[in-house]
Formats: sequence, C-alpha cells, structure tokens
Amino acid sequence: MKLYYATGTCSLSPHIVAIEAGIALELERVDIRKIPRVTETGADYAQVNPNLYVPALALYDGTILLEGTAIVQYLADLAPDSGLAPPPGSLARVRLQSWLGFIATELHKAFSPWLFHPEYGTQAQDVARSRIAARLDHVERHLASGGPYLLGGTFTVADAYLYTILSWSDVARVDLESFPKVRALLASIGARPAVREAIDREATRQQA
Ligand SMILES: N[C@@H](CCC(=O)N[C@@H](CS)C(=O)NCC(=O)O)C(=O)O
Repeated sequence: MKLYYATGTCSLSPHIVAIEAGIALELERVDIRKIPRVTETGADYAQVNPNLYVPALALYDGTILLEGTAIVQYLADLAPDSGLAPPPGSLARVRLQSWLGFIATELHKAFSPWLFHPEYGTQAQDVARSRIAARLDHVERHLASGGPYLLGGTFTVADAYLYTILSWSDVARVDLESFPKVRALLASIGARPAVREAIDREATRQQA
C-alpha cells in the first residue's frame, strides 16, 4: 500500500495509524505548494486525487481511497486486534466516527485553510481561533469526565487525528493553555513510538 502524503499535514494521521497497526506503507510525497501538483516520482497527483489534497491511499490492486477519516478506519480494520477502532457496527464505532467527524469539520477545517493564509485577514482568523477554543472546551470537558483518550481507556485513530491537527497549534497561534487535559493527551500521544517514527520518517524523507 502506498500513502500519498505531505510533511506537516493531516496525512500524518494515517501514517501514525499504519505504524500503530503494524502495516508496512510505501510513502510518496506530494508537493502541495505547487500547481500542477506532482509527486516526488513526478506523477500527476490529480490522477490520484482530483481534489489535489493529501492524504490518499493506494491499495495493492490500484484502488485509491480518499479522505483521512475513511483511510484511518480502513487501516485500523486491517488490524482488528490493535484496538485502533472498535468493531464495525458497534455503538463504540459510531462514537469513534462521531469524533472523527468532529475533528474533521470543527477543528481541522477551522485551522485549515484559515490560519495558514494571512491574506484571509485577521477577522477570519479571529473567528477561526474563537471557534477552535469553543470546540476545545468541549474536548477538555469530555476528557475530564472520561479520558485519558477520546474513547476512554484506549488509544484509537481519533486520538491520532486529534494529535495531528492540534500539533499545528503553535504555528497557527492557537493557545492551548486553558486545556490541560488536552495538553496531557497530546504529550502522551507525542511520546508514542509510532508517532515518533512517523514524524522522524517524514522529516528524514523531507531532507533527502
Ligand atoms: N477532506 C480532506 C481534507 C484534506 C486536507 O485538507 N489536506 C490538506 C493538508 S492537511 C491539503 O492537502 N491541502 C492542499 C490543498 O487543499 O490543495 C481529508 O480530510 O482527507
């Protein structure tokens, strides 16, 4: 399987999940700063994802899977004993999907593109930061009542996604000071060997 990724982006989430699940991934970097969008092997990324964004996962038979929230569940289901996702059809799985949807729509898409493009202006950025703060307050209260992970006692793909998005907080100037449970969760996820491995691997490939 091949993951199309860009360093420092949301594609870190499926990368972490694959390592946690013990799934060997081939990596292909996409330069998301340029149009036309080409990959490190010179391939036209529009042929992989017409929407041009990462991540995309190419299966061995050539099937392409799009959307990070679907990709992480696909990877987790390949390793059901990993605990990365509760069984399909269970209520716990719906709770996981609820968190994935929340992270994608309420956090990920509030950070990006708004906080990475100064040209959108301070008003748009202030709105985005205040929405993120309100959503993090929800996460903080949830963790206080049933953490340490989003689904309770077990690390899941939702935690990998949350970590990935909130790792942008410094550069996006999102203040996490008021959210100690969130910060503790990020610190514990950041110390996981799979997370270190994914980040190091992307950094090493970036320099190569
Ligand atoms: N809905 C997509 C969004 C992915 C996304 O926003 N990817 C960003 C990086 S975090 C990207 O590739 N941006 C470049 C672009 O949109 O052209 C998903 O969740 O997989």
